[in-house]
Amino acid sequence: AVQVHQAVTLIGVPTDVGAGRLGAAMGPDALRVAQLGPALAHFGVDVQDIGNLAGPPNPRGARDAQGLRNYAECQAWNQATHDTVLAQLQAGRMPIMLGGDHTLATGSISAVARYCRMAGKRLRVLWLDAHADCNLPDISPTGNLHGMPVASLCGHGPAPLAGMAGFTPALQGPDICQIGLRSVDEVEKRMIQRLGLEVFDMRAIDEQGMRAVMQQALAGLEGPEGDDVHLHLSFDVDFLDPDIAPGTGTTVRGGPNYREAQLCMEMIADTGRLASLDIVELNPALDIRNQTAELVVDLVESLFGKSTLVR
Ligand code: B3U
Ligand code: MN
Ligand code: MN
Repeated sequence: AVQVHQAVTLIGVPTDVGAGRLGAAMGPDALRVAQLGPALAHFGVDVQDIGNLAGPPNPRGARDAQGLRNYAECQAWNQATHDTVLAQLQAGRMPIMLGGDHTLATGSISAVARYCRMAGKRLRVLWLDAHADCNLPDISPTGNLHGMPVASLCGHGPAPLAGMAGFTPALQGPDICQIGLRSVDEVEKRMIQRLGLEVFDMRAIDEQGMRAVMQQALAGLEGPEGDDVHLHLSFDVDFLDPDIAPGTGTTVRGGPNYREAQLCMEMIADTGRLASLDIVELNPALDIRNQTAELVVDLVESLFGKSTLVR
């Protein structure tokens, strides 16, 4: 049965310091313009928008000695995200990050991991993305930290990020399931193996269909055996096909279409386990009349049971 989270907090994280191009910092406001809060309130959810977190501006730095761009700024944004997410979870509210580039997932998921350890919950992370985001500073082709959060969460990379949960690693590879991948760097492929990530790439979706992929990705979440699971969804907008979602910085063609994306969200909703959410890499400067933000709101409505029959 669908169980909707009763209390949600929207947290704006207006940062693009981890990305290669500017604009994701406007993502939170584009989601507000697209009426994300009112859309959720419509389902009877208690929605509180606490506005945007504060953090350093984008210095547009070159790669440092470690190979990272804007590292200090990324760390500051992640720490602010971590602290706010932890406070919201402890207050019994479901945090929804309005990003912001995908670097912020290190902060949000570190907080979720810390909370789960205290609360005795098992953490399962679904990572919807065209990319694997498991680069390391020395192997990254760009030095952009938004290509590295999965590695940091699994304990690799600079200690302040890798240790943000208070223990390292915050996550084990098999706790993370990635869906929709279609642009993976050669060295990242080795990292996927090494970390033991569960991956359903576009080929898996093409061959098996979204339904079969999601059934495997969500196995064990429904029913009593899933009672102690905290499900976190990290939703990179570039997961979606660029035909329907042009408003993001690193589009890759051949992503899930509208109906596949809806089914994906509906099946997550059906588990009733969704307990925290990142919406990242929305870039209004690249969007057309806010259509990508509006699509994201539509999909998030499905995540909250919009189109699912009550059973
Ligand atoms: N793998 C490349 C490209 C990339 C990853 N995530 C995004 N782009 N958005 C990198 O820079 O790490
Ligand atoms: Mn990403
Ligand atoms: Mn991506």
